[in-house]
Amino acid sequence: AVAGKPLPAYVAWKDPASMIVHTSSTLETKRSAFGTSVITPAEQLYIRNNLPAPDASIIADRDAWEVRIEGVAKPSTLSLKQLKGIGLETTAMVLQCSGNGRGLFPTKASGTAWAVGAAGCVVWSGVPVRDLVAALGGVTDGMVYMTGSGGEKIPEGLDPKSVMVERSVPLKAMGDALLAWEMNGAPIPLAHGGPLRLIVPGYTGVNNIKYIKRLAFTLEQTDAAIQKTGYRLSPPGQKGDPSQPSVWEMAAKSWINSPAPEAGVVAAGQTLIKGVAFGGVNAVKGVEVSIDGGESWQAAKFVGPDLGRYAWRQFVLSVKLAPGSYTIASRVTDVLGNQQAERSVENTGGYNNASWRDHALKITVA
Ligand code: MSS
Repeated sequence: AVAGKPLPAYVAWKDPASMIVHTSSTLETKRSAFGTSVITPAEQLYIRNNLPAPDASIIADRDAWEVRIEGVAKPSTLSLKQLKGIGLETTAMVLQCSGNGRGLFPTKASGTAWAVGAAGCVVWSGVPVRDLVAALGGVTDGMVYMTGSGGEKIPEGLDPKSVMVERSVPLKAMGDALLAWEMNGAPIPLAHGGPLRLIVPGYTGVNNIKYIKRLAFTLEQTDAAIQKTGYRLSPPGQKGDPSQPSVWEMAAKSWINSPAPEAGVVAAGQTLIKGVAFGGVNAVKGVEVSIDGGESWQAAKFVGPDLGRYAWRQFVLSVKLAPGSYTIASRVTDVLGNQQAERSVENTGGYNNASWRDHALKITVA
């Protein structure tokens, strides 16, 4: 990333000091900008757009936005205003790009070289998809996937299937999914998917469809390229194909935000090591920190409120550091006993990097 690239116009309201602007459709939160009070403010939240964001006119009258629901007993087109009368749930969730950590894999993968900042912890409010489905007579028998379609205009001259943002997730993901209109207590900004966004807690960013215009329960996964060949865990050097696992559920992951190498030399003495930890689809149970590159580990302490299984938790550990060089790392364990992996499986797209070793930081203490 080139330091100091200006914010693109559609997100001119972001905090420039907190963001690394990779391109106009990929903005990362700086490691040093993550605060310690759990929630990531909208001004600091990362951006990833596969297609240019729609025109701001779509949020001029939010309640008038319509979404088509298919694969239910009573297929219907509902306005946001109608959705607001069907049900309400609020969920705190880690929104994390599938490629977050791509730049930390030992082997370079193609795509934005995100470090840790293509993620944030965000609160969403909306109607539970299960309530909506119940109101429409239930899912049609035999459906296997929940498929959401983005509301972008397809650029002229392109085959829609090749560029449209349409993703299918397993039907079970419906259980905690929302059609959300609020983010962190305010109407969802256009750049983050307003007026209406599909939220699939525990699933990577791409599955959380912005400006959703169609939600369908389907027998098959969509044949849009972003699903068929994109976002697959392909062996390095191989292209994506439907036989390979799709990028869906997030793995348990944690990382250290402070002290960070970019902040310079750390003063010797008592130091607070701080970071974030989440379990992907499960709640976290504990997190450990190593200051010797993973030789030995000490339990860190969670700080701040527990906002539920899909949120991250902040952690802190006080250590005494003598002058020298250290490799500091963190490792989370979820309530089922799954531990953050030392290595993540390398893949062509550089997806799902949750490796504690790749996320370790080298710091100098003097
Ligand atoms: N949606 C839509 N509609 N469009 C687009 O482009 N992208 C994805 C998601 N969703 C899109 C959507 C991605 S890919 C991501 S990460 C996310 O989103 C992001 O978000 P924000 O809000 O942060 O921007 Mo990767 O896996």
